[in-house]
Amino acid sequence: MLASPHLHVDGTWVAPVDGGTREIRNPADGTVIAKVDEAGSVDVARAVAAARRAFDAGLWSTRPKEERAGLLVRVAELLGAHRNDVARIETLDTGKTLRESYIDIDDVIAVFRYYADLVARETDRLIDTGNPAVISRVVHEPAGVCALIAPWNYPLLQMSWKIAPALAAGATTVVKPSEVTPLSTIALTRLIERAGVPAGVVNLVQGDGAVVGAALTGASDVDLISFTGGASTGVAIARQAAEHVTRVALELGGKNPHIVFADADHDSAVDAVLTGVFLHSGQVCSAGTRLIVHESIADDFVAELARRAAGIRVGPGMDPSSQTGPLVSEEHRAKVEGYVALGIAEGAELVAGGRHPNDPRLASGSYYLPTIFDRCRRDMRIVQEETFGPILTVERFATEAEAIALGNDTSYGLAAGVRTGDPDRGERVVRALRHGTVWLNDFGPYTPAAEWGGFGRSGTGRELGPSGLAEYQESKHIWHNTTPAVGGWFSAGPTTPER
Ligand code: TXE
Repeated sequence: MLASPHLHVDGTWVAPVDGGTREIRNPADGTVIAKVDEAGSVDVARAVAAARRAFDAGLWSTRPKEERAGLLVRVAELLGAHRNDVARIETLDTGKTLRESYIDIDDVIAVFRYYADLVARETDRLIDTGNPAVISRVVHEPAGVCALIAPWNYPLLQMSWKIAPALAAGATTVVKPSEVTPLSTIALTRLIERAGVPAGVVNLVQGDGAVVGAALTGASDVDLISFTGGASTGVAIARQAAEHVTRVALELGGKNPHIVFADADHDSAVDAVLTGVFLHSGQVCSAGTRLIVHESIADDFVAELARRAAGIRVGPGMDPSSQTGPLVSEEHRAKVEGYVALGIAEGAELVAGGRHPNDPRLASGSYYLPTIFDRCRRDMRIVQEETFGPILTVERFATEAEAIALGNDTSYGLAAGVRTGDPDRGERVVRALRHGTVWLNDFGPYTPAAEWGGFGRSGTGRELGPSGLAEYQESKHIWHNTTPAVGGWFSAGPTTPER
Protein backbone atom coordinates (compact mmCIF):
# COMPACT_ATOMS: atom_id res chain seq x y z
CA MET A 1 0.00 0.00 0.00
CA LEU A 2 2.77 2.42 0.97
CA ALA A 3 6.11 1.40 -0.49
CA SER A 4 8.84 0.57 2.02
CA PRO A 5 11.08 1.59 3.68
CA HIS A 6 8.89 3.36 6.21
CA LEU A 7 11.28 5.21 8.50
CA HIS A 8 12.10 8.78 7.54
CA VAL A 9 15.38 10.10 8.95
CA ASP A 10 17.21 13.24 7.89
CA GLY A 11 15.21 13.61 4.70
CA THR A 12 15.65 10.01 3.54
CA TRP A 13 13.36 6.97 3.66
CA VAL A 14 15.41 4.28 5.37
CA ALA A 15 15.07 0.68 6.50
CA PRO A 16 15.51 0.02 10.20
CA VAL A 17 19.00 -0.64 11.54
CA ASP A 18 17.89 -2.55 14.63
CA GLY A 19 14.10 -2.75 14.27
CA GLY A 20 11.80 -5.18 12.48
CA THR A 21 8.48 -5.27 10.66
CA ARG A 22 4.86 -5.47 11.78
CA GLU A 23 1.76 -6.72 10.02
CA ILE A 24 -0.99 -4.13 9.95
CA ARG A 25 -4.49 -5.58 9.91
CA ASN A 26 -7.79 -4.26 8.66
CA PRO A 27 -10.11 -4.42 11.69
CA ALA A 28 -13.10 -4.88 9.38
CA ASP A 29 -12.05 -8.40 8.40
CA GLY A 30 -8.69 -9.19 10.02
CA THR A 31 -6.76 -9.28 6.72
CA VAL A 32 -3.17 -8.04 6.54
CA ILE A 33 -3.09 -4.78 4.59
CA ALA A 34 0.56 -3.80 5.03
CA LYS A 35 3.89 -4.81 6.48
CA VAL A 36 5.49 -1.81 8.08
CA ASP A 37 9.14 -1.29 9.01
CA GLU A 38 9.62 -0.59 12.68
CA ALA A 39 12.47 1.19 14.40
CA GLY A 40 14.80 -0.04 17.11
CA SER A 41 16.50 2.16 19.67
CA VAL A 42 19.41 2.91 17.29
CA ASP A 43 16.94 4.15 14.67
CA VAL A 44 15.26 6.36 17.25
CA ALA A 45 18.62 7.80 18.29
CA ARG A 46 19.42 8.57 14.65
CA ALA A 47 16.07 10.29 14.15
CA VAL A 48 16.53 12.41 17.28
CA ALA A 49 20.08 13.30 16.23
CA ALA A 50 18.83 14.36 12.78
CA ALA A 51 16.15 16.56 14.35
CA ARG A 52 18.76 18.03 16.72
CA ARG A 53 21.18 18.82 13.89
CA ALA A 54 18.46 20.40 11.77
CA PHE A 55 17.33 22.52 14.69
CA ASP A 56 20.79 23.61 15.78
CA ALA A 57 21.72 24.48 12.19
CA GLY A 58 18.65 26.73 12.05
CA LEU A 59 17.45 25.02 8.87
CA TRP A 60 13.86 25.69 9.74
CA SER A 61 13.74 27.79 12.91
CA THR A 62 15.40 30.75 11.18
CA ARG A 63 13.19 30.68 8.09
CA PRO A 64 10.83 33.68 7.85
CA LYS A 65 7.40 32.96 9.24
CA GLU A 66 5.89 33.59 5.80
CA GLU A 67 7.98 30.72 4.45
CA ARG A 68 6.85 28.41 7.24
CA ALA A 69 3.25 29.43 6.61
CA GLY A 70 3.74 28.74 2.90
CA LEU A 71 4.86 25.18 3.60
CA LEU A 72 1.77 24.53 5.72
CA VAL A 73 -0.47 25.83 2.94
CA ARG A 74 1.26 23.52 0.44
CA VAL A 75 0.69 20.55 2.78
CA ALA A 76 -2.99 21.50 2.99
CA GLU A 77 -3.18 21.67 -0.82
CA LEU A 78 -1.46 18.30 -1.23
CA LEU A 79 -3.80 16.71 1.30
CA GLY A 80 -6.70 18.11 -0.69
CA ALA A 81 -5.27 16.66 -3.90
CA HIS A 82 -4.78 13.22 -2.29
CA ARG A 83 -7.96 13.28 -0.21
CA ASN A 84 -9.39 10.08 -1.66
CA ASP A 85 -6.23 8.01 -1.20
CA VAL A 86 -5.59 9.20 2.33
CA ALA A 87 -9.22 8.67 3.39
CA ARG A 88 -9.10 5.12 2.07
CA ILE A 89 -5.88 4.41 3.95
CA GLU A 90 -7.35 5.77 7.18
CA THR A 91 -10.49 3.66 6.88
CA LEU A 92 -8.63 0.45 6.07
CA ASP A 93 -6.25 1.02 8.98
CA THR A 94 -8.66 2.21 11.71
CA GLY A 95 -11.97 0.68 10.66
CA LYS A 96 -13.80 4.01 10.78
CA THR A 97 -16.33 4.74 8.04
CA LEU A 98 -15.07 6.42 4.90
CA ARG A 99 -17.39 9.33 5.64
CA GLU A 100 -15.60 9.86 8.96
CA SER A 101 -12.19 9.64 7.29
CA TYR A 102 -13.20 12.36 4.84
CA ILE A 103 -14.33 14.54 7.74
CA ASP A 104 -10.99 13.93 9.49
CA ILE A 105 -9.01 14.91 6.41
CA ASP A 106 -11.02 18.06 5.87
CA ASP A 107 -10.40 18.95 9.53
CA VAL A 108 -6.69 18.28 9.09
CA ILE A 109 -6.57 20.56 6.04
CA ALA A 110 -8.31 23.26 8.09
CA VAL A 111 -5.77 22.85 10.91
CA PHE A 112 -2.79 23.29 8.55
CA ARG A 113 -4.42 26.38 7.06
CA TYR A 114 -5.29 27.77 10.50
CA TYR A 115 -1.70 27.56 11.75
CA ALA A 116 -0.35 28.97 8.48
CA ASP A 117 -2.57 31.99 8.97
CA LEU A 118 -1.91 32.31 12.71
CA VAL A 119 1.87 32.23 12.45
CA ALA A 120 1.90 34.61 9.48
CA ARG A 121 0.00 37.15 11.59
CA GLU A 122 2.09 36.65 14.73
CA THR A 123 3.83 39.76 16.11
CA ASP A 124 6.24 40.44 18.95
CA ARG A 125 4.69 41.76 22.16
CA LEU A 126 5.98 45.24 22.97
CA ILE A 127 6.10 46.23 26.63
CA ASP A 128 6.02 49.74 27.99
CA THR A 129 8.63 49.72 30.77
CA GLY A 130 8.14 53.39 31.56
CA ASN A 131 11.68 54.09 30.34
CA PRO A 132 11.71 55.67 26.86
CA ALA A 133 15.32 54.56 26.32
CA VAL A 134 14.32 50.90 26.49
CA ILE A 135 12.68 48.75 23.85
CA SER A 136 11.29 45.74 25.65
CA ARG A 137 9.68 42.95 23.62
CA VAL A 138 8.72 39.34 24.03
CA VAL A 139 9.42 37.21 20.98
CA HIS A 140 8.43 33.65 20.23
CA GLU A 141 11.05 31.08 19.42
CA PRO A 142 10.62 27.40 18.58
CA ALA A 143 10.74 24.94 21.46
CA GLY A 144 13.48 22.85 19.80
CA VAL A 145 13.30 19.13 19.06
CA CYS A 146 9.76 17.85 19.61
CA ALA A 147 8.71 14.21 20.03
CA LEU A 148 5.15 13.84 18.74
CA ILE A 149 3.33 10.66 19.79
CA ALA A 150 -0.20 9.88 18.65
CA PRO A 151 -2.81 7.16 19.28
CA TRP A 152 -4.84 4.97 16.94
CA ASN A 153 -8.33 6.43 17.10
CA TYR A 154 -7.68 9.56 15.01
CA PRO A 155 -4.19 8.82 13.67
CA LEU A 156 -3.98 11.53 11.02
CA LEU A 157 -5.99 14.13 12.91
CA GLN A 158 -4.22 13.83 16.27
CA MET A 159 -0.80 13.87 14.63
CA SER A 160 -1.71 16.91 12.55
CA TRP A 161 -2.83 18.82 15.64
CA LYS A 162 0.82 18.44 16.69
CA ILE A 163 2.80 18.62 13.42
CA ALA A 164 1.08 21.72 12.02
CA PRO A 165 1.76 24.01 15.01
CA ALA A 166 5.22 22.51 15.57
CA LEU A 167 6.21 23.33 11.98
CA ALA A 168 4.55 26.74 12.20
CA ALA A 169 6.63 27.48 15.30
CA GLY A 170 9.87 26.46 13.56
CA ALA A 171 10.50 23.37 15.68
CA THR A 172 11.98 20.12 14.37
CA THR A 173 10.20 16.86 15.05
CA VAL A 174 10.41 13.14 15.53
CA VAL A 175 6.99 11.71 14.84
CA LYS A 176 5.71 8.38 16.19
CA PRO A 177 2.24 7.20 15.24
CA SER A 178 0.53 4.34 17.02
CA GLU A 179 1.97 0.99 15.99
CA VAL A 180 -1.63 -0.13 15.40
CA THR A 181 -2.39 2.55 12.78
CA PRO A 182 0.80 3.95 11.21
CA LEU A 183 -0.30 4.20 7.57
CA SER A 184 -1.84 7.67 7.28
CA THR A 185 1.14 9.21 9.10
CA ILE A 186 3.48 7.64 6.54
CA ALA A 187 1.31 9.17 3.82
CA LEU A 188 1.30 12.57 5.56
CA THR A 189 5.10 12.52 5.98
CA ARG A 190 5.47 11.87 2.24
CA LEU A 191 3.24 14.87 1.50
CA ILE A 192 5.15 17.13 3.90
CA GLU A 193 8.36 16.05 2.19
CA ARG A 194 6.85 16.86 -1.21
CA ALA A 195 5.79 20.25 0.11
CA GLY A 196 9.50 21.03 0.53
CA VAL A 197 10.32 20.70 4.22
CA PRO A 198 14.12 20.75 4.79
CA ALA A 199 15.80 17.42 5.63
CA GLY A 200 15.77 16.54 9.32
CA VAL A 201 12.79 18.72 10.23
CA VAL A 202 10.21 15.91 10.14
CA ASN A 203 11.57 12.49 11.05
CA LEU A 204 9.29 9.47 11.32
CA VAL A 205 9.78 6.35 13.42
CA GLN A 206 7.32 3.47 13.78
CA GLY A 207 7.08 0.94 16.53
CA ASP A 208 5.55 -0.01 19.82
CA GLY A 209 5.36 2.22 22.82
CA ALA A 210 7.51 0.25 25.21
CA VAL A 211 10.58 0.23 22.92
CA VAL A 212 10.32 2.99 20.33
CA GLY A 213 8.08 5.37 22.28
CA ALA A 214 10.10 5.06 25.46
CA ALA A 215 13.42 5.49 23.60
CA LEU A 216 12.04 8.68 22.11
CA THR A 217 10.60 10.18 25.28
CA GLY A 218 13.73 9.28 27.23
CA ALA A 219 16.14 10.93 24.77
CA SER A 220 18.03 13.79 26.40
CA ASP A 221 18.11 15.73 23.11
CA VAL A 222 14.32 16.00 23.01
CA ASP A 223 13.15 19.39 24.27
CA LEU A 224 9.40 18.78 24.26
CA ILE A 225 7.10 15.76 24.22
CA SER A 226 3.54 16.05 22.98
CA PHE A 227 1.57 12.89 23.68
CA THR A 228 -2.01 11.79 23.11
CA GLY A 229 -3.03 8.41 24.44
CA GLY A 230 -3.93 6.45 27.54
CA ALA A 231 -3.70 7.98 31.01
CA SER A 232 -1.28 5.43 32.44
CA THR A 233 1.08 5.90 29.48
CA GLY A 234 0.89 9.66 30.02
CA VAL A 235 1.90 9.25 33.65
CA ALA A 236 4.87 7.04 32.64
CA ILE A 237 5.99 9.61 30.05
CA ALA A 238 5.71 12.50 32.52
CA ARG A 239 7.85 10.58 35.02
CA GLN A 240 10.46 9.81 32.38
CA ALA A 241 10.46 13.41 31.13
CA ALA A 242 11.10 14.72 34.63
CA GLU A 243 14.54 13.12 34.46
CA HIS A 244 15.71 15.64 31.84
CA VAL A 245 13.20 18.38 32.79
CA THR A 246 11.68 17.96 29.33
CA ARG A 247 8.50 19.93 28.63
CA VAL A 248 5.46 17.67 28.32
CA ALA A 249 1.98 18.20 26.87
CA LEU A 250 -0.50 15.39 27.54
CA GLU A 251 -3.95 14.61 26.14
CA LEU A 252 -5.16 11.60 28.05
CA GLY A 253 -8.79 11.03 27.21
CA GLY A 254 -11.90 11.48 29.28
CA LYS A 255 -15.06 10.14 30.84
CA ASN A 256 -17.41 12.72 29.53
CA PRO A 257 -20.83 13.55 30.96
CA HIS A 258 -23.80 14.46 28.79
CA ILE A 259 -26.42 16.13 31.00
CA VAL A 260 -30.01 16.24 29.76
CA PHE A 261 -32.59 18.39 31.60
CA ALA A 262 -36.31 17.75 31.36
CA ASP A 263 -36.85 20.98 29.40
CA ALA A 264 -34.45 19.95 26.60
CA ASP A 265 -35.80 19.38 23.11
CA HIS A 266 -36.40 15.62 23.17
CA ASP A 267 -35.62 14.56 19.60
CA SER A 268 -32.41 16.51 19.19
CA ALA A 269 -31.25 15.40 22.65
CA VAL A 270 -31.76 11.71 21.83
CA ASP A 271 -29.96 12.20 18.54
CA ALA A 272 -27.02 14.04 20.15
CA VAL A 273 -26.61 11.48 22.94
CA LEU A 274 -26.50 8.63 20.40
CA THR A 275 -24.01 10.38 18.12
CA GLY A 276 -21.97 11.63 21.05
CA VAL A 277 -21.28 8.15 22.36
CA PHE A 278 -21.53 5.76 19.40
CA LEU A 279 -19.69 7.68 16.67
CA HIS A 280 -16.54 5.75 15.71
CA SER A 281 -17.84 3.00 18.01
CA GLY A 282 -17.03 5.09 21.07
CA GLN A 283 -13.30 5.26 20.32
CA VAL A 284 -13.24 9.00 20.83
CA CYS A 285 -11.52 10.73 23.76
CA SER A 286 -14.41 13.19 24.04
CA ALA A 287 -17.19 10.60 23.60
CA GLY A 288 -20.24 11.37 25.74
CA THR A 289 -20.17 8.06 27.57
CA ARG A 290 -22.05 9.15 30.73
CA LEU A 291 -25.67 10.12 30.23
CA ILE A 292 -26.93 12.10 33.23
CA VAL A 293 -30.64 12.56 32.67
CA HIS A 294 -33.46 14.12 34.72
CA GLU A 295 -35.45 11.47 36.52
CA SER A 296 -38.79 12.77 35.21
CA ILE A 297 -37.92 11.92 31.59
CA ALA A 298 -35.38 9.14 32.13
CA ASP A 299 -37.56 6.07 31.44
CA ASP A 300 -38.88 7.33 28.10
CA PHE A 301 -35.54 8.81 27.11
CA VAL A 302 -33.61 5.59 27.77
CA ALA A 303 -36.26 3.45 26.05
CA GLU A 304 -35.95 5.62 22.94
CA LEU A 305 -32.15 5.50 23.07
CA ALA A 306 -32.21 1.70 23.33
CA ARG A 307 -34.61 1.42 20.40
CA ARG A 308 -32.46 3.71 18.25
CA ALA A 309 -29.16 2.08 19.33
CA ALA A 310 -30.47 -1.31 18.22
CA GLY A 311 -31.03 0.15 14.75
CA ILE A 312 -27.48 1.51 14.26
CA ARG A 313 -25.92 -0.20 11.24
CA VAL A 314 -22.54 -1.59 12.31
CA GLY A 315 -20.38 -2.73 9.40
CA PRO A 316 -17.22 -2.30 7.35
CA GLY A 317 -16.05 1.29 7.03
CA MET A 318 -15.75 0.92 3.24
CA ASP A 319 -19.44 0.00 2.95
CA PRO A 320 -21.40 3.26 2.49
CA SER A 321 -24.40 1.81 4.32
CA SER A 322 -22.40 1.32 7.56
CA GLN A 323 -23.05 3.96 10.20
CA THR A 324 -20.17 2.89 12.42
CA GLY A 325 -17.24 0.51 11.94
CA PRO A 326 -15.45 -2.13 13.99
CA LEU A 327 -13.27 -1.56 17.01
CA VAL A 328 -9.63 -1.01 16.12
CA SER A 329 -8.40 -4.51 17.02
CA GLU A 330 -9.33 -7.83 18.58
CA GLU A 331 -7.28 -6.86 21.64
CA HIS A 332 -9.25 -3.68 22.07
CA ARG A 333 -12.56 -5.50 21.62
CA ALA A 334 -11.53 -7.89 24.39
CA LYS A 335 -10.95 -4.89 26.67
CA VAL A 336 -14.40 -3.49 25.84
CA GLU A 337 -16.00 -6.90 26.46
CA GLY A 338 -14.28 -6.94 29.83
CA TYR A 339 -15.98 -3.66 30.71
CA VAL A 340 -19.38 -4.98 29.67
CA ALA A 341 -18.90 -8.03 31.92
CA LEU A 342 -17.83 -5.66 34.68
CA GLY A 343 -20.94 -3.49 34.25
CA ILE A 344 -23.17 -6.54 34.58
CA ALA A 345 -21.24 -7.72 37.63
CA GLU A 346 -21.56 -4.26 39.20
CA GLY A 347 -25.35 -4.47 38.87
CA ALA A 348 -26.00 -2.09 35.96
CA GLU A 349 -29.01 -2.95 33.81
CA LEU A 350 -28.11 -3.88 30.22
CA VAL A 351 -30.78 -2.41 27.91
CA ALA A 352 -29.02 -2.52 24.51
CA GLY A 353 -26.16 -4.38 22.84
CA GLY A 354 -23.68 -6.12 25.12
CA ARG A 355 -22.47 -8.54 22.45
CA HIS A 356 -20.95 -9.05 18.98
CA PRO A 357 -23.31 -8.67 16.00
CA ASN A 358 -24.89 -11.93 14.78
CA ASP A 359 -24.40 -11.14 11.09
CA PRO A 360 -22.02 -13.87 9.79
CA ARG A 361 -20.54 -11.37 7.28
CA LEU A 362 -19.07 -9.49 10.24
CA ALA A 363 -17.65 -12.57 11.99
CA SER A 364 -14.01 -11.95 11.02
CA GLY A 365 -13.96 -8.28 12.08
CA SER A 366 -13.69 -6.81 15.59
CA TYR A 367 -17.26 -5.47 15.71
CA TYR A 368 -19.23 -4.70 18.85
CA LEU A 369 -22.83 -3.55 19.16
CA PRO A 370 -23.80 -0.19 20.66
CA THR A 371 -24.37 -0.96 24.33
CA ILE A 372 -26.39 0.87 26.99
CA PHE A 373 -26.38 0.31 30.75
CA ASP A 374 -29.22 1.88 32.71
CA ARG A 375 -29.47 2.31 36.51
CA CYS A 376 -25.79 3.07 36.95
CA ARG A 377 -24.26 4.57 40.07
CA ARG A 378 -21.40 7.06 40.16
CA ASP A 379 -19.18 4.69 42.16
CA MET A 380 -19.25 1.96 39.50
CA ARG A 381 -16.01 1.43 37.60
CA ILE A 382 -18.01 1.32 34.37
CA VAL A 383 -19.04 4.92 35.15
CA GLN A 384 -15.60 6.15 36.21
CA GLU A 385 -13.16 4.45 33.82
CA GLU A 386 -12.60 5.20 30.16
CA THR A 387 -13.85 2.13 28.27
CA PHE A 388 -13.08 3.59 24.84
CA GLY A 389 -15.83 1.50 23.30
CA PRO A 390 -19.52 1.81 22.36
CA ILE A 391 -20.80 1.80 25.95
CA LEU A 392 -23.22 4.37 27.38
CA THR A 393 -23.96 4.45 31.11
CA VAL A 394 -27.11 6.14 32.44
CA GLU A 395 -27.42 7.95 35.76
CA ARG A 396 -30.47 9.93 36.91
CA PHE A 397 -30.66 13.22 38.79
CA ALA A 398 -33.31 15.26 40.55
CA THR A 399 -31.85 18.78 40.91
CA GLU A 400 -29.54 21.05 38.96
CA ALA A 401 -26.98 20.92 41.77
CA GLU A 402 -27.03 17.14 41.64
CA ALA A 403 -26.51 17.16 37.86
CA ILE A 404 -23.47 19.42 38.26
CA ALA A 405 -22.06 17.29 41.07
CA LEU A 406 -22.42 14.15 38.95
CA GLY A 407 -20.94 15.86 35.89
CA ASN A 408 -17.87 16.85 37.90
CA ASP A 409 -17.56 13.51 39.66
CA THR A 410 -14.73 12.22 37.49
CA SER A 411 -10.98 12.26 37.73
CA TYR A 412 -10.95 13.31 34.07
CA GLY A 413 -12.15 16.64 32.67
CA LEU A 414 -11.95 16.68 28.90
CA ALA A 415 -15.45 17.43 27.62
CA ALA A 416 -19.09 17.66 28.66
CA GLY A 417 -22.47 18.37 27.12
CA VAL A 418 -25.53 20.11 28.55
CA ARG A 419 -29.01 20.09 27.02
CA THR A 420 -31.66 22.45 28.28
CA GLY A 421 -34.27 24.84 26.91
CA ASP A 422 -33.46 27.38 29.63
CA PRO A 423 -30.55 29.68 28.62
CA ASP A 424 -29.93 30.88 32.21
CA ARG A 425 -29.66 27.34 33.49
CA GLY A 426 -27.47 26.47 30.53
CA GLU A 427 -25.04 29.25 31.38
CA ARG A 428 -24.98 28.32 35.09
CA VAL A 429 -24.27 24.67 34.38
CA VAL A 430 -21.64 25.10 31.65
CA ARG A 431 -19.72 27.49 33.91
CA ALA A 432 -19.88 25.06 36.83
CA LEU A 433 -18.56 22.06 34.89
CA ARG A 434 -14.82 21.41 35.26
CA HIS A 435 -14.09 20.26 31.71
CA GLY A 436 -11.91 21.65 28.90
CA THR A 437 -14.74 21.81 26.34
CA VAL A 438 -18.43 22.15 27.21
CA TRP A 439 -21.12 21.99 24.55
CA LEU A 440 -24.49 23.60 25.21
CA ASN A 441 -27.25 21.99 23.13
CA ASP A 442 -24.66 20.38 20.89
CA PHE A 443 -22.09 17.62 21.25
CA GLY A 444 -18.85 16.97 19.41
CA PRO A 445 -17.97 19.84 17.06
CA TYR A 446 -14.75 21.77 17.42
CA THR A 447 -12.90 24.48 15.53
CA PRO A 448 -9.13 24.71 14.99
CA ALA A 449 -9.23 28.24 16.44
CA ALA A 450 -10.45 27.13 19.90
CA GLU A 451 -8.27 25.40 22.48
CA TRP A 452 -8.71 21.68 23.11
CA GLY A 453 -7.52 19.86 26.20
CA GLY A 454 -8.48 18.73 29.64
CA PHE A 455 -8.77 19.52 33.30
CA GLY A 456 -7.65 16.96 35.87
CA ARG A 457 -6.39 13.59 34.63
CA SER A 458 -7.34 14.46 31.06
CA GLY A 459 -3.94 16.06 30.72
CA THR A 460 -1.82 19.17 30.68
CA GLY A 461 -1.54 21.89 28.08
CA ARG A 462 -3.82 22.70 25.17
CA GLU A 463 -3.86 21.79 21.52
CA LEU A 464 -5.43 23.92 18.77
CA GLY A 465 -6.03 27.66 18.98
CA PRO A 466 -3.25 30.14 19.84
CA SER A 467 -2.28 28.00 22.87
CA GLY A 468 -1.66 25.08 20.51
CA LEU A 469 1.02 27.16 18.78
CA ALA A 470 2.41 28.48 22.07
CA GLU A 471 2.88 24.84 23.13
CA TYR A 472 5.74 24.61 20.60
CA GLN A 473 7.31 27.96 21.42
CA GLU A 474 9.55 29.43 24.05
CA SER A 475 9.01 33.04 25.06
CA LYS A 476 12.10 35.23 25.05
CA HIS A 477 12.17 38.69 26.58
CA ILE A 478 14.56 41.04 24.79
CA TRP A 479 15.45 44.19 26.75
CA HIS A 480 17.20 46.71 24.50
CA ASN A 481 18.68 49.79 26.10
CA THR A 482 19.01 52.24 23.20
CA THR A 483 21.06 54.82 25.12
CA PRO A 484 23.49 52.95 27.34
CA ALA A 485 24.94 55.06 30.13
CA VAL A 486 26.82 54.48 33.35
CA GLY A 487 24.38 53.13 35.88
CA GLY A 488 26.41 54.31 38.82
CA TRP A 489 25.44 51.57 41.24
CA PHE A 490 29.02 50.94 42.31
CA SER A 491 30.65 54.15 41.17
CA ALA A 492 28.67 56.58 43.31
CA GLY A 493 29.50 57.16 46.96
CA PRO A 494 27.80 55.36 49.82
CA THR A 495 24.01 55.81 49.77
CA THR A 496 23.38 54.33 53.18
CA PRO A 497 25.04 55.29 56.46
CA GLU A 498 28.08 53.23 57.47
CA ARG A 499 27.29 50.40 59.82
O1 TXE B 1 -2.69 3.74 24.25
P1 TXE B 1 -1.21 4.04 24.58
P2 TXE B 1 -3.35 2.36 23.82
C1 TXE B 1 -7.01 5.24 25.93
C2 TXE B 1 -8.09 4.22 25.78
C3 TXE B 1 -7.34 2.99 25.44
C4 TXE B 1 -6.13 3.17 26.31
C5 TXE B 1 -4.93 2.41 25.86
O2 TXE B 1 -8.79 4.06 26.98
O3 TXE B 1 -8.03 1.82 25.73
O4 TXE B 1 -5.85 4.53 26.23
O5 TXE B 1 -4.77 2.57 24.47
C6 TXE B 1 2.71 5.16 22.56
N1 TXE B 1 6.48 5.80 25.97
N2 TXE B 1 -6.79 6.03 24.74
O6 TXE B 1 -2.75 1.18 24.46
O7 TXE B 1 -0.49 2.81 24.97
C7 TXE B 1 2.01 4.13 21.71
O8 TXE B 1 2.93 3.41 20.93
C8 TXE B 1 6.21 6.49 24.87
C9 TXE B 1 -7.13 7.41 24.85
O9 TXE B 1 -3.37 2.34 22.39
O10 TXE B 1 -1.25 5.19 25.51
C10 TXE B 1 1.07 5.01 20.90
O11 TXE B 1 1.77 5.65 19.85
N3 TXE B 1 5.17 6.20 24.06
C11 TXE B 1 -6.68 8.17 23.71
C12 TXE B 1 0.65 6.05 21.93
O12 TXE B 1 1.67 6.06 22.91
C13 TXE B 1 4.38 5.17 24.39
C14 TXE B 1 -6.53 7.55 22.41
C15 TXE B 1 -0.69 5.75 22.62
O13 TXE B 1 -0.62 4.46 23.15
C16 TXE B 1 4.64 4.41 25.54
C17 TXE B 1 -6.15 6.17 22.47
C18 TXE B 1 5.74 4.76 26.35
N4 TXE B 1 6.05 4.11 27.47
C19 TXE B 1 -6.31 5.46 23.61
N5 TXE B 1 3.69 3.45 25.62
C20 TXE B 1 -7.04 9.61 23.65
N6 TXE B 1 -6.65 10.40 24.65
O14 TXE B 1 -7.61 10.07 22.69
C21 TXE B 1 2.87 3.61 24.57
N7 TXE B 1 3.30 4.64 23.80
